[in-house]
Amino acid sequence: MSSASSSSSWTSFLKSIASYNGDLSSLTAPPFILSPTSLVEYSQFWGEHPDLLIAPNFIGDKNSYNGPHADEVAQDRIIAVTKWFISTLRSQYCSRNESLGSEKKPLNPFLGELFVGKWGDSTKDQRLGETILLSEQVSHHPPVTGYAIFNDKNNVELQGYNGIKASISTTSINVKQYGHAILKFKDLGEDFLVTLPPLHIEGLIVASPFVELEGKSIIQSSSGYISVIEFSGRGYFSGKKNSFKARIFKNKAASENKDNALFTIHGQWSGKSQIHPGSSTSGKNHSEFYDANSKDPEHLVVKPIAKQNELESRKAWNSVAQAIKSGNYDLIHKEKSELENAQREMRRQEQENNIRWDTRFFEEHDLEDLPSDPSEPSDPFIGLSIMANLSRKNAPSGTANGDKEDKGSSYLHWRFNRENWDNEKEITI
Ligand code: 0T9
Repeated sequence: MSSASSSSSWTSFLKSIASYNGDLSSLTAPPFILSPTSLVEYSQFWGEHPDLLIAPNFIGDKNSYNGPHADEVAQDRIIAVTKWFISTLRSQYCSRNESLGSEKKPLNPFLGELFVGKWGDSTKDQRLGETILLSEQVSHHPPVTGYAIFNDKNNVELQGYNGIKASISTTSINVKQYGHAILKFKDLGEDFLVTLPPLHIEGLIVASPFVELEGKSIIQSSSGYISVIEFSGRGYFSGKKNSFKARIFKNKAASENKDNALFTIHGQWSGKSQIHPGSSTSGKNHSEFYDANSKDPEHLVVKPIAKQNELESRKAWNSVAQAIKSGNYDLIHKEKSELENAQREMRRQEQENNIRWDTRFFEEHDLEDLPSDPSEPSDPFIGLSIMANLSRKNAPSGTANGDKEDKGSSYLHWRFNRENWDNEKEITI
């Protein structure tokens, strides 16, 4: 056991977890487990392989669906989107372990907190162009982050939102994700819905927490093709940490029987994976699918703090982040309280004046019903959730219609408003 795990601050932290009240941000963790990074920054992990994000756009064109190779094109695209999705996971779930030694407790973003930046084009022929990230804390209680990642040169847009609900068991924190992502290839006329997997945090007893994914993610294409990705950790079917098995099916109906898989991909999302044609992974006919260590993530370019707006994450949290880096508990507490009290005061004044904080780039849409006017552009989530038989309620991400989790009265989902960004005057990239 490490000295950290036997320290009194860690033992009292474990005890505070045991009396958990549903709000992870309220846990008082010892300084060494605090991250100087706000959760609003985590949206960037969707975009750290811009080439793989844009890749499907170079497979066929808008007319390919009517051509002789229609099936091939649609298949190649869902495989390419699956590869991009797998490539995001190392950044999403391992990057704190890699750069900070273990999973860390992120800063809890304040309402309206922003994180923006861009990825340049690292290709020789400059076919990618610039990719932009806008991330915004759209709710504080409960915490919800909205994000949009778009590439105008290729007319590709990823947008989504995230929230979590956590529960505590004897040795782990169990987390269900809420929200989803929608990936649009506007030139191709093809959209994809991506659901977010549940996860749990292990290693708490020994003070070196890490994330393990479980359950599944679904990628539903508007072409009908569906990719079902199952996650497992050490001790499950492969026995290795960060394992997955993805099956590509012609459509949702075909996915009811695993023997119908057109391709089966398996391996470790933090390492190597293989793709096999068909539903079996035993045949010799396979090739490498993805190697998470073959290419480093491309980091977002963020302007210096001196040039940032007050609402931008690194500027707003700067003194807290410095205090965390210094490991001085009293200073962390002082700087954090200052920010949080200022936020409380703002909320109090809003209430007094009967006004509401306006979110900047995102708005909530009620997606319970199909639009009554057929000429009204429908949200892609409606058609894609019907295709994949997924609930449109505010249920854990990927909940099927009729599932025991398919409950709740809200059908509200956060959506990017591109016009708001086009008219933006104060926030610059
Ligand atoms: C969306 C991601 C999410 C956010 C984080 C559970 C967690 C907050 C949410 C789901 C991203 O796209 C992907 C990655 C990691 C997730 C975090 C891991 C984590 O531990 C935290 C929670 C809030 C904690 O900090 C728990 C306490 C801490 C002591 C464990 C290190």
